[in-house]
Amino acid sequence: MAAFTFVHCADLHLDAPFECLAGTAPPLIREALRQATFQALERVVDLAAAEQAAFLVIAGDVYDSAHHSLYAQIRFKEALTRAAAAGIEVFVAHGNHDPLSAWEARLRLPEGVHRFGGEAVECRPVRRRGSELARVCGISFPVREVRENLAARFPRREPGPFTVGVLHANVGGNPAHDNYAPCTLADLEACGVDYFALGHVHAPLLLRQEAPWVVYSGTTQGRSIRETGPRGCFVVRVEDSGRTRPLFVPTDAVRWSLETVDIREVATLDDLLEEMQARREELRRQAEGRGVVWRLHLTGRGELHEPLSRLDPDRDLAEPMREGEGERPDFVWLESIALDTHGPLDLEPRRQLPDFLGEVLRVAERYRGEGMTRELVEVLRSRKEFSHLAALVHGWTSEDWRAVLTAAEYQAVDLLLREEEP
Ligand SMILES: [Mn+2]
Repeated sequence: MAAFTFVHCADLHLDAPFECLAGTAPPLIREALRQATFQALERVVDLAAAEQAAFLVIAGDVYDSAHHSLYAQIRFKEALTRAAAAGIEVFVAHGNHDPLSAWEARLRLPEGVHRFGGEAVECRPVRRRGSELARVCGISFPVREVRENLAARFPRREPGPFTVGVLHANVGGNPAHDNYAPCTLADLEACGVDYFALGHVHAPLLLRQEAPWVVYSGTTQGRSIRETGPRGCFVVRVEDSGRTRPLFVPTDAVRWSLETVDIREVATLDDLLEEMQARREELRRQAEGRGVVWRLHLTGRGELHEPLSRLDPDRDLAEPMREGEGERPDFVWLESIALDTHGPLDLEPRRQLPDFLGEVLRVAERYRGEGMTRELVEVLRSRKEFSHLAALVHGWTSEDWRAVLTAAEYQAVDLLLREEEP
């Protein structure tokens, strides 16, 4: 067979609203967010063209909602037209956010774009110079709520070219996502498909890294603080031997990030502001020219809790971090600060109390003795499920152990006293 490349993306959620920032961010940042989902799609098409991909598959949720805007449909058509002009065939399987039943303007799509129907799995050949290079099989959601196992409808194995399956589905009952088109990994393994290009799970995820490959590409652009880190698509290289190599490439135009700072390690407000500045610049460096929207989570116990509780975190801490960010394309915009700190706690009186926390702290205290540390290591070594931990703690000094015990004590205090403190 001839070697070729294809691109797999999903969950474009074109025109997603980014409501959380409405009204608060400067115009340049609001506009960057408004354009972000479209820009991500353009990057997918640019990438497919640069890689001379034979085809592009889109595994559902092209649009964000059933009432997809005409603007989103026009921008989608423009992107597909550019792909067609570059000689790239496009295959689209729709998902729960953009089922076939949703409203559409029925814009005429360019030749070379194929949308899968919702009745049955269709298989289409991709030809190059008269011979079949690959086969792409897929099915769309006819309506939003598909509870049926669509994987069962894919063809079984038969002799033929490299086959890509395009499907929007929840594999393995992932509880973080609606259980639409539920199926198992075994269901997919039973199909005559070499690479399942999946949509629905929003973070990139390789469920199976050999034939049949089972891959979620994730969103091309994160939509909120719940979708942090690089987002993009997979460029999949299929060698003439049939060997398959998917490579994740970020396409996001704006990146989301959640940063946590423990105030135990921060002595003064000056130190905190310095730390925030350092984080901001590190985020800028990692984003490689993109915009970033970040949230800061302040946690832990320390002296800083008292001054923090007396100030307005948005005006006093966030505002200085935002200075000048509204005017640069590589902005790092601090969206908000979540305060979850507590004052320092003297463990000794708590250790004496006849309650559950007191008992936990007394046990920890007993383990500070040398003999008990050895006993802990023995327990880790003797249990198979802890063998990786035993390897990790090999060579720890008694200081290392004491530091871990102290961290564990504070963690227990934080968890067990959470209800008691405001
Ligand atoms: Mn989605």
